[in-house]
Parts: sequence; C-alpha cells; structure tokens
Amino acid sequence: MIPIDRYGNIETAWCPGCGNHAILGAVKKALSRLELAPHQVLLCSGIGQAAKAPHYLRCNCFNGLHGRGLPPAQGAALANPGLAVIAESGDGCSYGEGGNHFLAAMRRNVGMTLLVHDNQIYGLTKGQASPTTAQGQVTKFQPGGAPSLAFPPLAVAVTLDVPFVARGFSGDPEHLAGLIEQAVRHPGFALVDILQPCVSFNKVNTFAWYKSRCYKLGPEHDPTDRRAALDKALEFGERIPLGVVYRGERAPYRPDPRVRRPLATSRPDLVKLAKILEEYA
Ligand SMILES: Cc1ncc(C[n+]2csc(CCOP(=O)(O)OP(=O)(O)O)c2C)c(N)n1
Ligand code: SF4
Repeated sequence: MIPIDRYGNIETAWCPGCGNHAILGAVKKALSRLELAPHQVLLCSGIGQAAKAPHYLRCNCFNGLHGRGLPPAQGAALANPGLAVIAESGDGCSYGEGGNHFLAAMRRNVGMTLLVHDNQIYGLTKGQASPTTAQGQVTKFQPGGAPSLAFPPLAVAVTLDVPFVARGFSGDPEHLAGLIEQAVRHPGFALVDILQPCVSFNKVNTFAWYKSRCYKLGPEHDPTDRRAALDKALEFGERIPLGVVYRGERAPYRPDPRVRRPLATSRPDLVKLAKILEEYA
C-alpha cells in the first residue's frame, strides 16, 4: 500500500467542520489502497471550494474555469490510458456551470471518475442555490425559496446508462473510500455523488440532516437491475440511499482506431514542430 503521506499533507483554506476535509481523506485512502503513486494520478477541477481539492493533494493537477474539469480529464484519459483520471468538483460546477459537459461525458463514457462534492449550495460564492438545492429552500440569496426543481444527478446518470453510479457521504469516509476505489477501478465513466455539509452557508442540509436520512444499500439491492437502480436514484428526501446504485455493462469509448498509439507515448516530430513554430516567429 502506498503510504498516505506520499499524497502530501497540505494546509487547506476550508472552514473547520466542512465536509470537504473528510472527502479529501477518503480520496487519499482510496488512492493508497489502489496502489496509485502520485505521478500515476491526474485530478481535474473547475472553480469552487470543492474544486480546490486538487490543490491539496500531491499528484498531477489541472484547475480550470468553472464547470470545465471534465473536457481536459477526458482528453488526458484518452491520451494516456495508464493514468488514473479523476475530476473532482462541486454540485454547482459539475451540474450547473459544467452541466452540458456532464451530459456529454456521460453519453460518451470515457474511462474516468467524477467525484462531486454535493453540498446542495454554492459554497465559494457564499450561499446561492445550486442545481441540487431543493425547490422552495430558502437561501441567503433566495429569500422566497429556490425557484427551480432540484436536479437529480443519479437518476440522470442511470437513465444515460453510466456504467458506475454511486452515492457517498462525507460523514462516512471509510464507506466513501470504498466507493471511490470501486469507481476508479471501473473501466468506464464512473460518477460518485458525495453528500457534503457546507457548515457556513447551507443551514438546512446539515450533518445531522444527512445523518438522520442516509442509509446504506444492502444485498437486497441489485445494482445491475437498471429499473431498481432508477428507483433508488430517485429516492431523496426522508430516506437517502448510499452505496453503488447502478453498475452497468456499457463498453467505454474507444479512440479512433486510426490513432495507432496513445499520444502520451508518441514522440513528436521535432523537425515538423520547428517548422510550425517558425510560422509564429
Ligand atoms: C462561468 C462562471 N459562473 C459563475 C462563477 C462564480 N462562481 C465561482 S464559484 C461558484 C459556486 C461554486 O459552487 P459549487 O460548484 O457548488 O462548489 P462549492 O464552492 O459549493 O464547493 C460560482 C457561482 C464563475 N467563476 N464562473
Ligand atoms: S464555505 Fe462551505 S463548502 Fe466552503 S469551505 Fe466553508 S463549509 Fe466548506
């Protein structure tokens, strides 16, 4: 097992008590158990509190615009199949600003993992409703209640036949680490939606709120049964299931067969490259 210290022990700017701390710990634990050294991992993110996660983990990292973690992640996964590619961001970043990238990535099914820190609020910008905020929930910026229907990420993923769909909770980091491990091992696109209290700006979906509702899926749930998975994916309210909701068989996207070998192992033609660069001199 790779020692956890190899992923660094970097001071964070997150609030004390924020669910992000436990998620970071669970990611490190999963990578360590997967025997992935820091140079074998790429973390991609957009903007937000959750999107700072790659800053706090010693590995390769891409931090781009809000909602834009998935395109470089998919590109890197295709260019270098030897890399474990993880996109990690908030519910706003992944389902709002990056919503269309989320849909496109699920349809395409490149082998990579998406971890969504789902605190049902915009944390970094201090508490506006996010796509997963419940309709009617009062926030600092929506005193009359959030006007739109909450986005159901797991149900959309099951509907689009995403081959690995799971939900974790930052309040159970050991269980979460197991889900992340399975997601990274899975050959296709894997989504883990992670419930995460934002102690500063979401006063409704608190740790106690999640704790009293979350329960673990047991052996009675068959994750290969897509209809049953959709039912579980839609369950969000008085009871919220945690675990692997759906495990499908859809084959991952394969690059164009004319691409003979991954870009990461190709040597550039330096003469051609010099000629191209001359054009810009
Ligand atoms: C295109 C774009 N729209 C809006 C913003 C402003 N903005 C920055 S972070 C953020 C919210 C982040 O929320 P979320 O992704 O849920 O992550 P959290 O901070 O809650 O972890 C917003 C709206 C931006 N940077 N770029
Ligand atoms: S504002 Fe919320 S999401 Fe951001 S660090 Fe603080 S508790 Fe966490």
